[in-house]
Amino acid sequence: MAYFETVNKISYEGSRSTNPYAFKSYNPKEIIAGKTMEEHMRFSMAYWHTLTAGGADQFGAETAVRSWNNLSVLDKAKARAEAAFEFMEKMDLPFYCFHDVDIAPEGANLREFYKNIDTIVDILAQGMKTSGKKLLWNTANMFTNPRYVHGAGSTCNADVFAHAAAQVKKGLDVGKLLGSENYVFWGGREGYETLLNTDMGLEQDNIARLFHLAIDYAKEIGYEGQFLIEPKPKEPTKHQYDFDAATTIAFLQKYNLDKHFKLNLEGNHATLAGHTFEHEIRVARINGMLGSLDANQGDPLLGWDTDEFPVNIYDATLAMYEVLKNDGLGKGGINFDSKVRRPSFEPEDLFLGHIAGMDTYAKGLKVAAKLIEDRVFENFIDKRYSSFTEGVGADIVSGKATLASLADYALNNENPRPNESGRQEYLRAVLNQYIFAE
Ligand code: XLS
Ligand code: NI
Ligand code: NI
Repeated sequence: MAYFETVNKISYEGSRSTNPYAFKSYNPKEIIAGKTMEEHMRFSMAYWHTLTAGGADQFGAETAVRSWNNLSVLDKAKARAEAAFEFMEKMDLPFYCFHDVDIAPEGANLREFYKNIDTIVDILAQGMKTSGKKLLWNTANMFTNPRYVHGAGSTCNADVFAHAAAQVKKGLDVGKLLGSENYVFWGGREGYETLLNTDMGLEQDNIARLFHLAIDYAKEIGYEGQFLIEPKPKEPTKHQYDFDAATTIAFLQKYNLDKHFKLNLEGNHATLAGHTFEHEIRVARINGMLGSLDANQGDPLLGWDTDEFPVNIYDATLAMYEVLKNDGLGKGGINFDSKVRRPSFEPEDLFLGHIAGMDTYAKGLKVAAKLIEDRVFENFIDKRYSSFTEGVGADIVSGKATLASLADYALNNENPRPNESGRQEYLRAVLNQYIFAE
């Protein structure tokens, strides 16, 4: 059965096309910097936004018009699982991602939840086999159900911790079965509202314990996916423990988890943390921790996680610049953790949103590849730091210099002043020039 009857397969028509249902920049087989665009991007559909969500917000009910709306709970889940493959096929998305609750109803208890998951996973496994689509990552939703009101790994209640562990165990079993390339932890409720009732030390120790249990179990069953943590500074709790990339890396190092984890970074989470997306990706990259990306963007006029489809070419260019400098995303990919706006309630909007995001990132890739090929920023930066390649600078870098030798040197070299401008405005203009030209 067709769930998206009004839309045909989206293909590349080039930058002059006026067909809304065509790619203008994303040309999957085109080679950029030695790889096809498809290989660079590893685009992925977020099951929750595309299939499960109905457009409800704090002030209003669901608006989305979907062909499965009138089905019973389990039939709806089955329909969505089938629709997933039609959508990925038509949209030319090679990967998808889901939380356990996105694909299957929780039922009356954990046993029923496991059973429902098994039913849907059968359909997904079949769909993956016939379509060749792959699971970029899966995760457990340990934040929506009221039992997680005080957290999952960070809960004050050991029974709830055990329940979270049971969800993670099932998630890894499913990941192994479907061959997910990554397993993600986003700490939905892993944070706190007030220190007056919170044992922060125990909460963080326990989150780390949950991660270690997951690593042990993955080893036991032979699950080979990469573990990822997705930082976010706020929402739903006031103080989220995985605030940003730097905070998360420090946490992973403290608990000897850094060899087992990388980061899944999200555009809107970066800006909520007061950073740019490229800042977060750079922090992960220089620490060897860049795992995967959740591509979306926030609205500067709204202070929350609006998860909009990414259309900002500057952000996409600088994000893809980092990805290229990282030599790709490895097992990761670019997942559209993006949702259509509530008033965009027609099924066609799901396609139009993905086209906008995929084209923006594809264009960003092309511009970034050209910038790197021409060594635009590299040459500038090399020159800017060249004082560290000779004389006293080389001694600092090599470790030969001591505080005393540097003091001696400084005494004979009064009033040092960097003699070159940072040229920010010029560099921004050059970036514009490359965006306009490519
Ligand atoms: C929420 C997060 C979530 C994760 C997966 O803000 O982005 O969707 O990607 O749990
Ligand atoms: Ni996300
Ligand atoms: Ni988010």
